Amino acid sequence: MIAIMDTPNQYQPLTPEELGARLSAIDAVANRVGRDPATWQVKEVGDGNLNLVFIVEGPEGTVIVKQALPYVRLVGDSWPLPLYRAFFENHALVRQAERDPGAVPEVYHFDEMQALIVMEFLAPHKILRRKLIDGEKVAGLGTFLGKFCARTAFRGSELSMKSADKKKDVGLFSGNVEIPAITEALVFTDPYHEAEMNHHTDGLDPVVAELRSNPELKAKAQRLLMKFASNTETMLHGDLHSGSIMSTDTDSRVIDPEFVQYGPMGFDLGMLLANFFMAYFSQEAHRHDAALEDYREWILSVVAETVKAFDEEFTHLWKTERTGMLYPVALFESQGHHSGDACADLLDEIWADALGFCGIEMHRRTLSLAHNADFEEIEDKDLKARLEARNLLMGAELVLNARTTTSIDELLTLARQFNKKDII
Ligand code: SR1
Ligand code: MG
Repeated sequence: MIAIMDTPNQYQPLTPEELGARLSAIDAVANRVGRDPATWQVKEVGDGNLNLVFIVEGPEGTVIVKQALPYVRLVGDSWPLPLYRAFFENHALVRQAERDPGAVPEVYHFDEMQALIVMEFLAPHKILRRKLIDGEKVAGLGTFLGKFCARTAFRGSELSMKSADKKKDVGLFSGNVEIPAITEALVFTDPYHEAEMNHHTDGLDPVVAELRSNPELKAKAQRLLMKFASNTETMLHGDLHSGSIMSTDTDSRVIDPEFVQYGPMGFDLGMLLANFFMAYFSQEAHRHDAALEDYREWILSVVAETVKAFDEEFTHLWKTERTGMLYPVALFESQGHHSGDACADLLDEIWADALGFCGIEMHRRTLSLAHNADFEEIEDKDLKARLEARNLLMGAELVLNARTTTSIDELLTLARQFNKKDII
């Protein structure tokens, strides 16, 4: 089924010099870029933790070529990582395109043996994390992201899918084992003990010690890990942070679903909110005065817009597309019973899970292996530690008390309160 598992030796990582010769015979590429590879400009632009990414430009147009490396790029070949993750990424992109048309880049070609995907070049889109650091606003961002999370959550679940199709898909994606293992360790467990690859900013020690000496916090994090690992509610993006979103000032797309797996509906939403909060808490280092306050409040407005769009879209799909075996119309509307309360209860559970996942993501990006540029680009280390401390303690509050923060207004108030705290 997964060819690359049986023939690893035929895989060759691409280089900018060889890419033209290797890909120009593929119609899906040549038709979009041009037939003659001598006219192509190839640039390797991958700056993520795992893969090679090339921009291939020619007289007819431009495409992106993404190729998996057999190891974690961030760490090196001491940490091998299976190439077959590209197979799952391709399947995820196909499903996301069906579930939220236009939300992800179009796939033009997939080569399983070479673990490479040729896809739409998004221009003039930039990685959202960069825009958030640079203080650029994106119109409609929260609505787009809330709808994306709701559509993929709902349409990838047995609220919508035929049970047999969904169970077959769970079986397919359960082959993507090493990638969830990264999340299980780096996101859910490593932040809460002295794991080998962890690092944190000098000055944060007292805050880190406080978190790691709290058994209740660790137990809540492990309960969320249990949900993440064992609950196959829907197909997740699996790594929905601001580096997995590309935007112009008016348009956004979601990229990079190689961490796809079946999991709890609140996971993607929670990861996403965490990345907005980290952008929020880090702003003080990136701008000043009126621009600072204005931009921070804009970030919070995106959080509110995301949650509102998620709830509205999920509720709309509940009313119009409930065709799966869960909460069937036959059990409710056909018998004259409203199912609105059932939908609201489910949304409450998703919200509580999302806040827990959000808190954990806020911890792991400052304590575990893979930190984010929002904080890492802060040169003044004392300031960095002060801002990260606010982020860490708000994260803890969310993990510990997810069920008591019931509204978006409460969540935003919490962020504003933690942002005023002098913790270290
Ligand atoms: C070893 S991979 C580290 C991180 O990079 C990816 O983008 C995921 O967020 C993962 O946790
Ligand atoms: Mg990624």
